[in-house]
Amino acid sequence: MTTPFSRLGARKRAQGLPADRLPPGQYLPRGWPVLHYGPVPKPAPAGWDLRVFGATASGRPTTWDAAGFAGLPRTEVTADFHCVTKFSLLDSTWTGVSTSVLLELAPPAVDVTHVMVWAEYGYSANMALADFADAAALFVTHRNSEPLSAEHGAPLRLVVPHLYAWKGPKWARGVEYLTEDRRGFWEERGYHNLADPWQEQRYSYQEAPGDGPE
Ligand SMILES: Nc1nc2c(c(=O)[nH]1)N[C@H]1C(S)=C(S)[C@@H](COP(=O)(O)O)O[C@H]1N2
Ligand SMILES: [Mo]
Repeated sequence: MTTPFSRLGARKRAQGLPADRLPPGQYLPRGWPVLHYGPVPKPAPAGWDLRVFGATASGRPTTWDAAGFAGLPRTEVTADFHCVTKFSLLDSTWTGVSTSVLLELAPPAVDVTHVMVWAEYGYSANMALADFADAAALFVTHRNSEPLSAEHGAPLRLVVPHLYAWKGPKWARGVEYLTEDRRGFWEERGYHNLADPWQEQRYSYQEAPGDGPE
């Protein structure tokens, strides 16, 4: 077998990178692949909002409609993006609202340990509160100054650069504060609960005791 053409290109694109620039097993694709389960929601669904709920400090949910969310302070983060199917993007400029802004405006109760981030059609991803609160994690509206396309998650997606990209729901609609960990969509379907690309935490069979709930 010869190496597929696309992989030769990928190797060429990775040439000149320091050996530790890509997590183990990752390659550089041409462009930005689109990857998700299920259909793409219609752009700007009527009545869009983002809702923070579950174990909030106030005991009440907080909801932003599109206009309210557009008024939140915005940040820019330059970071990499690693998909468990092994493609990586390097040095994207992501613009949007930092998770720390939501945590400040809709604080979790003191006993919150994890969050579940929810998207259209019931997609979800769980992570430790500390991972969600990471300084580079943000709800993104633009990549490299371009608005997200519908396929890439418009109007809003989460990006958590230090975890595999399935932890970043496209078409995000909610954040649920949890007082104990619970598996999200892919985490229930054989993917690793923690998803650190540098440790190649791809599949749930690799989990050590304590890495996730049953
Ligand atoms: N709502 C939703 N978000 C999702 C997914 C999905 O299936 N549904 N797939 C995840 C996975 S596995 C990856 S790699 C990235 C891909 O993002 P992209 O299509 O913008 O490259 O989206 C993540 N977010
Ligand atoms: Mo992925």
